[in-house]
Amino acid sequence: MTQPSPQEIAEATDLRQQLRHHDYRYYVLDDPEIPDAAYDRLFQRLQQLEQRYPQLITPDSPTQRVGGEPLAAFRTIEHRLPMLSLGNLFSHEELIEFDQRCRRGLGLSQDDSEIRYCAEPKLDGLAISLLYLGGELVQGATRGDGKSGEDVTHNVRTISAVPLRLRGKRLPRRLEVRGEIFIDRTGFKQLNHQRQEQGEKLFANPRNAAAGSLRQLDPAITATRPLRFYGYAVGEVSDDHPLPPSQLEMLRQLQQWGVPISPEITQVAGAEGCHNAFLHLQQQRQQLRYEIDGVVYKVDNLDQQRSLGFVSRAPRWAIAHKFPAQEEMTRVIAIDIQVGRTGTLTPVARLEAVAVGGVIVTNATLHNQDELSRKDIRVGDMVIVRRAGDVIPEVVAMIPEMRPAESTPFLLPQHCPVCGSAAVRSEDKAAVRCSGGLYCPAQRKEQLKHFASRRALDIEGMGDKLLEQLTSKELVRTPADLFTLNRDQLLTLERMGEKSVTNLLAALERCRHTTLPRFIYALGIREVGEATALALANHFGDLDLLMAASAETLAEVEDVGPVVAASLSTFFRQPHNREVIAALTDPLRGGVVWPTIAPQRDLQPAAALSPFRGKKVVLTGTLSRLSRSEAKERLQAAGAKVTSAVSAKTDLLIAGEEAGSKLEKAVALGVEVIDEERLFKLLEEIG
Ligand code: 5U1
Repeated sequence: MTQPSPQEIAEATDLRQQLRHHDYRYYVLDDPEIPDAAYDRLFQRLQQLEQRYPQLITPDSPTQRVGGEPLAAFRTIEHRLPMLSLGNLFSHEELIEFDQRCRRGLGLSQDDSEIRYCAEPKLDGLAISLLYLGGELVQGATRGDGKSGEDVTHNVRTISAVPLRLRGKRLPRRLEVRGEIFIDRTGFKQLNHQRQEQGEKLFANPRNAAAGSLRQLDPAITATRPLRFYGYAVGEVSDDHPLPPSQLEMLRQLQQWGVPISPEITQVAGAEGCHNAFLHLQQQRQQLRYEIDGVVYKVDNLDQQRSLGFVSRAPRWAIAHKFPAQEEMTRVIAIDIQVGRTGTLTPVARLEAVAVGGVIVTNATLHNQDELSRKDIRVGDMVIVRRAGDVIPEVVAMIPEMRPAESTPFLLPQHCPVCGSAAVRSEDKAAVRCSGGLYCPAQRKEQLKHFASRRALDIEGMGDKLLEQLTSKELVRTPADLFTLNRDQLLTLERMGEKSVTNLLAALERCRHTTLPRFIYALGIREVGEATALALANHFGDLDLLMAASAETLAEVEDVGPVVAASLSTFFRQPHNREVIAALTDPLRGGVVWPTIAPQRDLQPAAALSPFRGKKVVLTGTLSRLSRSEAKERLQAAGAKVTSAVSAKTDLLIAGEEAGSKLEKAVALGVEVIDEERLFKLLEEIG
């Protein structure tokens, strides 16, 4: 065996230390120092050295996360201290009772001060015990029944966030770290995306994905899964290194040893403090990078924890305050088809009413035929329904064991259920569409809703209920008909008194004065959102020119690809659509007008040379000379693309007073930053 030189031995040791340091920065401090590519280079160099000189390999080397053959079965491991589970509570009253129980248990009187608690997010993953001997990871075990679990050492070693060796010199001889293995939101999305591409079954939620990934007999599979780890407790610990006296300080100690802990942990006082932490985390929940299902309150003082002890398998000093469930079980009563503005047929499950996360759910989207077939949802099935934040509830999965005997797969109809036109599926899309266009009353109604909506013509008071009445009574068929409505007609409608009619007529009058981008957007052309409408208006400056443009000419517009160009040219070729536009713009009928725009093709030389042309610009902070929307409009007129988030693709940040995180991010990314004064000057120069 060739022997490494002293320099190579030193280099391998140094590389291992560097990699451990960067793991710590990334997983524990959440503050990486170097880009991923630089980390990969260090890793590859160490791998190279270890391949050339296998005698340099140490068991705790960062390269040794995957190793060994797949197992035939998991070994059972007895937990020397039982792994407790947590009791739950669901209301403020129960929280007060918990606090009272702790106070009684500690012999505290009314006059004694509040108990200090540690409030921790309750991660939706699976509990794990990690055993470190002399600072080296020697064992990982699942919770199992609390007394014994499965030996998943080979698998936990593959999780980069789990330190193979603890940091620091003064380490306990024996330390059992307990915590949660989980998959964060991004990891979950990527994992399911990958599985979809490979035709594999999708995971219903991050918890199942984490559990399924950890319980693999082949660690090489676990290694490909984006598992993370946060520590939240200490199990057995040798007495050679006394731990700090509080839960929070103990967690900080773990963190110093290189164990990641959740950044959202706080120390609070009494039941009220716990309640506030609960409300805060509940509100933050959707923004957290991982899913949580509640908050864990723990008496912070470890002596007090010991004195309270536990009953059966749950500690008296800790409890989980669960958020109202976001997933519930219910039955599918029917599957209906909804027809959208552009004719897309969406299957919607009508459900037996069920409270999900505090809201009664009776409908949930099934997305499209592919999703529906993949999940094989049928009428009569018991299903799991999920609500997340403001997102439309969705059917996650059916429960096979509860399927009624005589059910049949659901197939989308071949004809539109509203107008009977053929339903067609374009080759490259999952969506099936009604081919009836504006002949279809459902599409017409949705189209009208879009036309009147805030970002389109913004007709105040023209809500869904009113449009339902107007279309069902056939008072309105096209957007142009809205402008011919008179007082008498409107007074015949439900909930339309004199005052509302006057207001609505005034709103119709106001919105006749619009802008060309709004008008184009309001037409509801498939694939044409606000940004495209703006690009088209700026490019052509004139509706007639836009309508006359060929698909090739349209594709010359920035941000307009062949699909959008084809959709535009199909739309403008339809005689029906041309008639509606003519009626809308006819001074004697619709009377819709907008200020003229100088087309960008004919820009003044100064404007053509605008420093903002084609630049991705973000506005942040408070501007004093211009309103945010004025600044946005002037920037757009000068050819900029104004976006809301700063990323590596941003060209310029305009920072007003009290600019905060966006400014910091821009500086970190090296994005050019200018202040309002400079912006104003540049806009003035363009004229
Ligand atoms: N954050 C957190 N989750 N969790 C789960 N802390 C926590 N503590 C637990 C469990 C089962 O048990 C303690 C009794 C250690």
